[in-house]
Amino acid sequence: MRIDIVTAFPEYVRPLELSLIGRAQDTGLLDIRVHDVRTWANDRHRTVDDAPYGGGPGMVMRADVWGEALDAIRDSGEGEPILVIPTPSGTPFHQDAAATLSRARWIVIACGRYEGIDARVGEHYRGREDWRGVQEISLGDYVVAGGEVAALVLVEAVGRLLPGVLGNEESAPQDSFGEACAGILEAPTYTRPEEWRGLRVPEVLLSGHHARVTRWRNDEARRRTAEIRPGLLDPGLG
Ligand code: JBE
Repeated sequence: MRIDIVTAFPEYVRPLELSLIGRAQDTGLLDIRVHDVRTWANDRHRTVDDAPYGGGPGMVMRADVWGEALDAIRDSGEGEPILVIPTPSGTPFHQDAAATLSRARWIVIACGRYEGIDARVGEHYRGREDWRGVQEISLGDYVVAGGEVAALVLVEAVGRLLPGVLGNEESAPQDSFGEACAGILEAPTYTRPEEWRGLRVPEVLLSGHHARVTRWRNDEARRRTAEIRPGLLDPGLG
């Protein structure tokens, strides 16, 4: 899978060189290309933002600069990329969306800073046949300084679902929100030592009874979900 990340702060997404996603790049499973949106600014000061029409605080990123950037990136490859624009007013990002995106060949993530990207950018690329749609996604109901952290979240959530990225091919489906767990939280996990600061690992996990361990984990998962995230069991409970 190819993922292009366009940002005014390329340094911000450097952590993708580390750990699981870094290794996926080294082995060729992921091809992540980071671009500085200022490359496509058209003045001496490499301006990428301006004051909002209609007034109000902050700055808005210019549609013309983003259009040049996205056209050039699209023309650098084969096929039609999906455009993802992280914004607090987007659709909440969920495991289902990560799973769907993990089947894409090419994703371009446009990271806005300041008060976001001129709204015409999403509108322009939405209907185009040289792009495979536009997804405005939100991490959650809070505001951060820009789309870069959302790009990190998206690449990790999608990248770990790609065949071959996780060492253990069975790890992904059992996580909270993974397919095998049907959208509930995971049971707590433990490792050595058996007793730490007076706290013992639950005896059932030491018992060697595989069926009892499975039942305990299922019961714990339900109990914790009911307590912490009741809405996952019964959407009416939020
Ligand atoms: O969730 N997001 O994608 C965001 C992007 C930019 C700013 N705040 C956000 N929450």
